[in-house]
Amino acid sequence: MAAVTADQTTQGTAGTAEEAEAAHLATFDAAVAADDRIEPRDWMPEAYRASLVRQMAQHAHSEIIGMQPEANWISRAPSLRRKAILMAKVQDEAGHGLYLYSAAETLGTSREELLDKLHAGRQRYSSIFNYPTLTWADVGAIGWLVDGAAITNQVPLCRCSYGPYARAMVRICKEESFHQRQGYELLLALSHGTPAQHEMAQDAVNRWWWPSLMMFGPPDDASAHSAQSMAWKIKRHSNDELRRRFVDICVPQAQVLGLSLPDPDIRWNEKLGQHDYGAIDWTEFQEVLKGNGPCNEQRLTQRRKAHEEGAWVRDAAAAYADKHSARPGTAGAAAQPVEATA
Ligand code: BYC
Repeated sequence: MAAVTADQTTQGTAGTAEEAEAAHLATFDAAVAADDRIEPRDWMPEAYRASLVRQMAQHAHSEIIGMQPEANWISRAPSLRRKAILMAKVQDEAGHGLYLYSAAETLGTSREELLDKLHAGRQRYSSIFNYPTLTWADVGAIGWLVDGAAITNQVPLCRCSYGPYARAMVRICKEESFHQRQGYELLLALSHGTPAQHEMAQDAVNRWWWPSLMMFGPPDDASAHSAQSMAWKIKRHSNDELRRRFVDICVPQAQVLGLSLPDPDIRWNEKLGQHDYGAIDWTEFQEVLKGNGPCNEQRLTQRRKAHEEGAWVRDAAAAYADKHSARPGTAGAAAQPVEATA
């Protein structure tokens, strides 16, 4: 973006602080209108920065907490091939979390601070990860539906106005596509397996369908942030638009899978050229957001425990980084030859 950088904001030549602020805002607004990217050192409204931190933190936390329901099945995967695939997928989710925490750091917030807020229950993660994975078929349903919903929501984020978030999303979406395909292929195998396997696949889809629709957030008329986020081009589509797009994608895929979607009200709307679908239980969604979902407590307890148990890894990594960042002329420099010859 050919905008005013944060450094330049202190170098105004004339005018009041208000005039300078107005000029910066005009430059920012023009950049957003022109579909330019806002970069970390560009001036930005504090509310834009705060909203990005809010969304990116929630997104990063979702990736990290999202490892839990699937990791639950790594040790019980039915074959070596399935186990290897699932391990790779869960590792990818950790990587997504790291890209997103790094992207959030460019806004002046640290990963540590965001994790502290997650652990204190002061920042959210996606409602979807508060549901249990009861059978192996749930791994397939998560891949097909949860990753499918994630892709539908996240592909437009590759065009987000904030550069580091948009660029992180490109790689994340590529990996999510692989995740979605593995879930679909897993469910296809189960659906065309024994009657018991087919039933297990159908049961998983029945349980994950509605929570997947809730991933897109509250309906548009109850979405507090959508209008501003869309004006800033952080979000490119409304929650309901993306939800409907997801239903359109899933209906033909369910037919190929030989599984039904647990909603008798899904039908083609000729006028809209899209599917209509039944009423979502928004009370359930609100309860999950309040912390009353089936697994909220378990997920946060496990996350805090993993963080505490990982303290020694962070300490060791920090000590290693300190040792290697020592430059000639600094106190740590003497350690370098020792390390090189050891
Ligand atoms: N769960 O005004 P709204 C993944 C909150 S991870 C919990 O519409 P916005 C994956 C919302 O934060 C999937 N909370 O908000 C990982 C707000 O509360 P606050 C995560 C939700 O931001 C591993 C309030 O409700 N994806 O893909 O305009 C394995 C009002 O909502 C939810 C992302 O995070 C929810 N479902 O729109 C597999 C994508 N929905 O903040 C897969 C990035 C809403 O005022 N995020 N809330 O306290 C977004 O696109 C948007 O933030 C949302 C919400 C569409 C989620």
